[in-house]
Amino acid sequence: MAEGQIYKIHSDFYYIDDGCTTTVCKVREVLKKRKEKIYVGDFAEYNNGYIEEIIPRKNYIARPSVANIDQIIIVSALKEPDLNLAQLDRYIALAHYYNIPAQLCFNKSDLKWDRHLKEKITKIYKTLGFDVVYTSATEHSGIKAFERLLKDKTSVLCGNSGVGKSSLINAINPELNLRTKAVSEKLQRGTHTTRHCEIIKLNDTSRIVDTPGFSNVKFDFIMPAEVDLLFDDIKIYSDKCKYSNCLHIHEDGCNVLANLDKIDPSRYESYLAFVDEANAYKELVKYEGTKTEVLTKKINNKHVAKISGKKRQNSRRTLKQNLYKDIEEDE
Ligand SMILES: Nc1nc2c(ncn2[C@@H]2O[C@H](COP(=O)(O)OP(=O)(O)O)[C@@H](O)[C@H]2O)c(=O)[nH]1
Ligand SMILES: [Mg+2]
Ligand SMILES: [Zn+2]
Repeated sequence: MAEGQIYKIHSDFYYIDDGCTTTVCKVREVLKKRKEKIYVGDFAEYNNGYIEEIIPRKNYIARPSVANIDQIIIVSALKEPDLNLAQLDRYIALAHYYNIPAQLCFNKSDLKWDRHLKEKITKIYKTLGFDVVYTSATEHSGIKAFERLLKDKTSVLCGNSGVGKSSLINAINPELNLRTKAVSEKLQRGTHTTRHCEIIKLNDTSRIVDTPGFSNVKFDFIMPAEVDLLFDDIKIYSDKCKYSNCLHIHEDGCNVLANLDKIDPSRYESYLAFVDEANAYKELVKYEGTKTEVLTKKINNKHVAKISGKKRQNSRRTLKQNLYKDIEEDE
């Protein structure tokens, strides 16, 4: 039995790399029947052109579906489109949710951008412990630092479409020649084709996953009181709040509010926005709870006051699967 990593999936064909050679496989019927999703990045055991088993994955992200990654590189543009810190916080929180380390890349440094942003980035994001690189894919500046960030790892590039993800990969290795598109072209609807992600070998040890841009990742899959877990700079104060379910908005004895001067306003704003989104989820769970009650009443003819833990789990899982429902799959 051979073992290797799936680096591309195209319809029923799975492209596997065992470190020396690549093989194309299909999936054994017994494995298909288990209905477990197979991700790009999964390690597989295969024999005679058939995948027999998937080795348990250390992590994964949904849409773009990819498993066993070492880090997420969040790419933002300093200009064209303008830097959007709220969007950056969204990606950071998402990486946190998946428990995958994140690093930050600010691209298009060749354009005329507001230099005060650099101070702000250092103050907020370097303090949070992120590695930060400034690049220009077109002028080839900062590309060496960007490459160092990727060294010996499998990285997923994420960031809105048009920030320069594909251009950055091309800057490192022009032979890859990934398709890039002007921002204005991208905004035109109707030209979307679904593109699946693929693990690309940058060199012997670094691998990268280019993704189509995505946007509108809403936090409507966690409870409002869990949002602070995704903000390290808020969480350090929340342990000392009077109430364990404190949302740090106007509660009595809130230690976050007592230390609000130490939290950057833009970060707190992002936090509030995600709590708002999570509230929509809380409402939905309540609603699903009511539905269960009615159903149970009808079947068993007795009243069940509380939503069962299992039902709660189920609805949560469904929501997590819908995580990127607004994904913008262009290119
Ligand atoms: N001025 C400037 N333009 C860039 C830079 N990187 C990418 N672009 C342009 O931005 C547009 C989007 O780039 P692309 O790599 O397709 O972005 P992606 O959607 O994130 O993959 C293209 O027109 C690129 O030429 C950069 O560093 N500076
Ligand atoms: Mg691209
Ligand atoms: Zn609080």
